[in-house]
Amino acid sequence: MSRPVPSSFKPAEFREWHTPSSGLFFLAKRSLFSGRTPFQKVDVIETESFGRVLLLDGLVQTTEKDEFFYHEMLVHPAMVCHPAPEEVLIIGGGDGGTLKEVLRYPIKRAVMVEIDGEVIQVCKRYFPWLKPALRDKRVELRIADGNHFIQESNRKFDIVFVDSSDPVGPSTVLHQRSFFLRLKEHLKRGGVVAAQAGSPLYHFSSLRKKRLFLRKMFRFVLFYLAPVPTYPGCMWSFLFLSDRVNPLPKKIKKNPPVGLRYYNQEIHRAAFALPPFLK
Ligand code: AG3
Repeated sequence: MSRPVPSSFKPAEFREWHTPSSGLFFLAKRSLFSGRTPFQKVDVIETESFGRVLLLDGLVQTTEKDEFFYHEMLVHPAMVCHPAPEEVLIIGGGDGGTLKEVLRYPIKRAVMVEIDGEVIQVCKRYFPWLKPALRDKRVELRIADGNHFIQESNRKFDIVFVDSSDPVGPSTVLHQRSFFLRLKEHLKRGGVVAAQAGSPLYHFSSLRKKRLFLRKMFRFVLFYLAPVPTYPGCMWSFLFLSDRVNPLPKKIKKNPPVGLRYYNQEIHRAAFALPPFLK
């Protein structure tokens, strides 16, 4: 893996193409890290507008400025609705944003299965939340393919978070029927899966396919939405899956932890409202 880029690096423009004719760009003040792992290209750039930005294969994964929209919305709906989550599994999520949100609760154990150990090393260095999260005694880090982990392990969890990348490219398996079938076997009674599900605008057919096969697997299959300013289309989708836990009860009994910046009970309800093009 290559070294951090020297400070003589000149400001550069980083673009993520969302379609062949549109996308997102950042003017980077400097490049903090650029390297290639056995799995992907990893870049961390420093920007004026979004702070530090992590790119994997040129796709924005997280930024200091807007990470909380995504990570709070992936984690808190499931954590708040499950009556007593103790054991949590995170598939992917090497940047640690999901882990940091999970650790706000008095859980017993959080197992994070990330395929790329080098992403962990890089993020530990450049994103302030990961190092303290990994020092937490409740955390068990596994460097492994999430899909293999669920094939080989027989552990069960109260909540599983799937913090994958887009439903195209290397993460494709984490969006398929066989993956969710196996994942279900790792749920304790009353367990919940919360998974990122891609851009409603750009990954529409993937969302539709998922809904069809998931409806045969779980009693509750609900998409919910949140804005993520630096992701394609800005609007992002998530899935809440469970046989027993209804994400829209009459009264949400548990309060979220204090100090959140995006999630609260009103946002929770609003997030499950879907526009006609998704219904
Ligand atoms: N996982 C979802 C990122 C998808 C972004 N896609 C894109 N930029 N084309 C994010 C991992 C954060 N923990």
